Amino acid sequence: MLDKTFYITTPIYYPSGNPHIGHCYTTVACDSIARYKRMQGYDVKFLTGTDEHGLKIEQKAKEKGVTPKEYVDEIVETFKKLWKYMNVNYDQFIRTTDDYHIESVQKIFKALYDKGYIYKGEYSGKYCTPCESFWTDSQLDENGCCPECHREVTFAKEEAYFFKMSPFADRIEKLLTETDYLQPKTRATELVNNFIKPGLEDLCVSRTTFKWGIPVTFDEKHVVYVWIDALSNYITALGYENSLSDEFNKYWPADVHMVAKDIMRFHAIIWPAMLMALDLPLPKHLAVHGWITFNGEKMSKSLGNVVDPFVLGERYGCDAIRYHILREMALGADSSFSNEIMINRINSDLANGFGNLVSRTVAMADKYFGGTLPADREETELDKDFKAVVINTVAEVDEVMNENKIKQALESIFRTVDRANKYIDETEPWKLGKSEENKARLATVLYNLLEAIRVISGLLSPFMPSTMPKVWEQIGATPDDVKYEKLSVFGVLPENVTVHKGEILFPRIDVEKEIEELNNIIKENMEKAQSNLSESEKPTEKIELAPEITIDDFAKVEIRVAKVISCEKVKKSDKLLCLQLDDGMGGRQVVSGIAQYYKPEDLIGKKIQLIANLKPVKLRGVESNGMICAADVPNGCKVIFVDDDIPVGSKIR
Ligand code: ME8
Repeated sequence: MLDKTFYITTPIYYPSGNPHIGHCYTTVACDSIARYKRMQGYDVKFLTGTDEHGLKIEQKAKEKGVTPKEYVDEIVETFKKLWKYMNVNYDQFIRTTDDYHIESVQKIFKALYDKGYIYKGEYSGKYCTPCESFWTDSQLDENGCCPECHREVTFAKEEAYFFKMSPFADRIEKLLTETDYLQPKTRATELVNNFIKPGLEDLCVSRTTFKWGIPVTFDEKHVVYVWIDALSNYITALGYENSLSDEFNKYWPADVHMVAKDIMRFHAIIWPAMLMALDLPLPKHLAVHGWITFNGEKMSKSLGNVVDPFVLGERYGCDAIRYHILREMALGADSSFSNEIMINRINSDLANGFGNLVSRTVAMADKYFGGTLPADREETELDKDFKAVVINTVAEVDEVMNENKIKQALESIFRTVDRANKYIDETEPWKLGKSEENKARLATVLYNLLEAIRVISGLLSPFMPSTMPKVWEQIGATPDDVKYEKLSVFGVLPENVTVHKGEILFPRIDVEKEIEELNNIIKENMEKAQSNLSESEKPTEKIELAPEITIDDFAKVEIRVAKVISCEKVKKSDKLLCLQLDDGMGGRQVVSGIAQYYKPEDLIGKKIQLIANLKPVKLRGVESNGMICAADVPNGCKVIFVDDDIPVGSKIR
C-alpha cells in the first residue's frame, strides 16, 4: 500500500505568545491521524509550523526591544518543545521566515499579478491608529470600535494590492455544497449565506503600514499581507516554486487541512480561490473543529487563563492529556476544558477502564500460570460474541477515522474496553483459578483478554503513542503482532504467550487534591499574565471607590430578580431600550440606556437584576420604573444576567 500518500497539515500558528491547550488539540489531532495512516501503510507527510509575519509580531518585538526575528525565534522553540513533549511526530516544521517560503510567496504573488488576479487599488475603511490596522465593518466590535484594542476607529485610505475573488464564487459554492471538502459539511450554509451570496469581496493582500513581512518584488513599498503568505505554506513546504524538494508532485493535493472555526473562512473560501487562480488542484478535505473553551471562555494566550500543557503533561503524562482533549472534542462543536472533567476522565477511562484491564489480565496470568499460558484451550459460546466485538472495532474505527472523527474512534475503542472488562465479570477467572480442572478454560479466557488488549492497544497507539509500547511489553506482544493488518485477526499472540508485570499505566488521581492544586496554579498563571501585560494591554483607569456606606445605607436599595418579557427600541433614540419585566409583583416597564450594546432579542427571556425601588422617571417621554444592573466594560457595558433557576421577585442582598 506504500504507493498511497497522505498529506495532512495543521494551521501555522502565530508565535505571538506561548502555545496552549487549543493549539495542542489541532496538532495532536493531526498527529494522531498521521500516525493512524502511517500504521495503515500510507506514505504520510505531516506538516506544521509558524506564521511569523505581521504587525502584531513587529509591535511585540519592539516592546521587548528585540528584532521581530529574535522575538519569534524564542517562541518557535517553545512550540517545538511542546510538540516534542506531546510526542508529536511531524515530518516538517515550516516557518514563514524560511528562505524557501519567502521565495515561493514572492513568485506566487507575482504569478497572480501577471494573471490579472491581483491588481493595485486603494484600501479605504475603518482604521485604528494605535494598532495601525484597517478593519472591515463586520470585523469591528459591538460598539463599532477596533476589535483588538476597542478604541475608536477613523476612516482612512491606503494604496494596496487586491486579490479578485468574484471569478471563483460559483466554483467555491459548489465545492462547499456539492463535495465533501468541508467536514462537517453542515458549516457550508453559513459560509455560503454570509460570504458568497452577498458577493465575494476582493481581498486586500498587501500593506504599506508595516515592514515585517515578505516584500512584493515589483513594488517594494508593499509587504504581502498575511493570508497569501500564510496559506501558501501548504504548498511552499512541498517545494512549490522553490528548490527545497520535489514533494509537490508526490503529496499535493493535501488530504486534510485541519483548522478551528476561527480560520474556516480563509481555508474554505480564500485558499480554494488562490489555488483556482494558480490552476492548482484543490485539497481534498478541510476538517473544522470548534473552540476549546476554559470555564466557558475562549482560551487566550494573553490572558493566561489556561493550565499550561507542560504543567498538565508533567502531572498526568502526555498520553493522558492527548486522550482527554481528543476524546472531548467533536469536529464541529466547541468543547469546554475543565480540570475536573479531565481528571475524572483519566480516572474512569484510563485508570479504571483500560489500565485496570491490562493490570488485571497480566496479574491473573502471572498468578495462575506464573506468567506463561499453557497451550490447552476450552472455548465456550461466550467467547464468540466477545471476539466479534473486538475484531469489529477495527472496522468501526476505520469508518469514522476516514472522516477524521477522532472522538468517535476513541468512543468505539473504549466501548470495547468496557466489553473486555465485562467479559472478565462474565467469565469470573478468579473462580476458574480455584480448581485444576478449569485451567484450560482459564487459559482461554486470559488468552482472549490478552488478544483483546493487543487489538485495543494497537488501535490506541496513534492516539497514545508513548504508553502503548509499555502495554505490548506487558502482554508479551512483539511490534510485529500489533501491525495494522494483524489487528483484525484474532489469535496472533503465541498460544503460550508470556506476560511481564510492569508499572501501573495510569495511576488513579485524587480528584479533590488535584483540583485544589491546579486551581492554585491557574490563579498564579492569571496573576502572572496580568502583570506581564504590555503597557498597551493594561487597563488604563485607576479604580477609585465611592465614599464608604453602612449596611443600612445598602439596605435602602431593593434589588430583585426580574425576567425580560418583551423589549423594543425607544423611538427616536439610539441609546434607549424599553423593557417589559416580570418582577413577581405584577410587572413593570423599565427604560435602559443599553441599545448600543444589546438588541431586544438578546434580552428577551433573560433574567436580570432590577433596582426595584428607584423613583420613576420619564426618559424621552417613556416612563421608567427602576433600573437594570450592568457592568461597565471598556467602551460599553454588559448586563448582569441571573441564573434561570432563580425565581423572579427574589431579593438580592
Ligand atoms: O490563526 N480551541 O494562528 P493562531 C481550539 N496564523 N483550537 C484552537 C484554540 C482553541 N481555544 N486556540 C487556537 C492563525 N487553536 C494563523 C493561521 S494557517 C494558514 C494561518 C488552534 O495561532 C486552532 O487550530 O491564531 C486555530 O485554528 C489555530 O490554533 C489558530 O492559531
